[in-house]
Amino acid sequence: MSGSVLILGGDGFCGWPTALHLSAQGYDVAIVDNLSRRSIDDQLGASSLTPIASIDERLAAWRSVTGKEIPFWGIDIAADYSGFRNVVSQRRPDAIVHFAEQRSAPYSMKGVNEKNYTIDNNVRTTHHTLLAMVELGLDAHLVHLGTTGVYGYSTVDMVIAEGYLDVIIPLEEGRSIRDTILYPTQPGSIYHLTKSLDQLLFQFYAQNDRLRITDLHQGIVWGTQTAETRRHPALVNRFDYDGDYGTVLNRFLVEAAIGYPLTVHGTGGQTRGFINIQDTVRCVALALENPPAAGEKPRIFNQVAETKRVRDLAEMIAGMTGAQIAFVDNPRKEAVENELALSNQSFLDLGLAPILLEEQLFTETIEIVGAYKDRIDRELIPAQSLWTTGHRPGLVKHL
Ligand code: NAD
Ligand code: USQ
Repeated sequence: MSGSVLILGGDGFCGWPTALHLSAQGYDVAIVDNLSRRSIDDQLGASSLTPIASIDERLAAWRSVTGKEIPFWGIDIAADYSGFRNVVSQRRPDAIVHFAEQRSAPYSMKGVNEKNYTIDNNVRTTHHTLLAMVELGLDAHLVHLGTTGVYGYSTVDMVIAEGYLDVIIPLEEGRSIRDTILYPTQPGSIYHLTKSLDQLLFQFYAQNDRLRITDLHQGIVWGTQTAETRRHPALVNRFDYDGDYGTVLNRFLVEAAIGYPLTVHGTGGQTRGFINIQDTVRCVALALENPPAAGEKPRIFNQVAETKRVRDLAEMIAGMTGAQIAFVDNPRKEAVENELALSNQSFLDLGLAPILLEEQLFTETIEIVGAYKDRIDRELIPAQSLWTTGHRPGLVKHL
């Protein structure tokens, strides 16, 4: 592959392995990241289960194993528009991959500061990216990481198509209006709300400025290592398990490893989409190879491998490890039970053969959780963030 790609948020969980994968594929890769994810860890007193190297050590390790240079700019894209625009102007990339948002739903619901921060940071990073492309007359392909959470989790008896809904509104005398609209959003957290707002920004800039945009509606990412991050210890990817940033599967694996009952929220009837990190990086590469044309609506792909119910996941891990399951009060406001069927036809058509949980979960448990078990901090496990403004005493407790 050739061409230059600017990765926004390239120090993060999805961005770092993607940067390495694209660099290994032959793209000329550069990263912009303000390292806010690392600062939030410090603020929360949390840290990745895997010991992650500094960004300088990471880039030096990549240089040592491949001879490839990945330039890095520590710029806050939300706060420093002109600094960011200068980088885009200097690089004039063929594509921009945008991961640079605050991505935790629980963190976004913690309080006034976190709600404000998440809205400001996420909407501004997206808008500044679009604005810089227009201001510089850059004909680059923007690939953004969105979420399947924008569809909401009401039980709909249909397969959710990729981003759009065909509607027919019957009028009088047999006439009707037909249109294709963005699938109505139903965000379940301030974080998910920012992804819904992103969609409108994309729709506007694609229509008004003919920007070429692909929005990847990604499910919950699990797994840690990719072929590239395995090449040197300093390249290891992050693995979050704390109550704010740990996603459900990572948390269950860590809990099982230390004999902590698996914290199923409510009945565990929530159904969600999942994808392995190795497929995240492949999907981004496939999206880059298949850009939309100027003037097209933003292209939306559902980036999921499969859907699973939370209690079924817990049972799967309990079966593998002998862990106990605890049904705890749900700190979130979400449907108690929901069905979820998502089309992922676009990526299947592009040749993706996704990794499924049954195939690799055991390897993940041994390779990562087993290897770093001594670094697990039990105090980080309880979910501290509530969706209600009132305090519900006794909810945050150690099991
Ligand atoms: P992450 O927090 O690990 O990475 C995001 C990176 O962006 C961090 O390195 C952070 O420092 C950087 N960043 C944030 N705001 C910035 C700013 N203003 N300027 C410069 N850099 C900034 O998150 P992730 O898990 O890698 O997620 C990446 C993207 O993928 C997010 O947009 C997220 O919404 C989306 N996504 C993630 C998952 C998942 O399960 N992890 C699932 C679906 C979608
Ligand atoms: N859950 C539990 N127990 C836990 C943690 C979570 O039962 O210990 C439940 C939650 O209540 C929820 C489900 O598991 O019903 C998923 O929670 P999660 O924290 O794994 O995922 P979520 O908050 O949805 O967010 C993650 C990423 C986010 C991404 C999203 C994709 O952090 O960036 O956008 O997955 S999606 O789910 O499609 O919205």
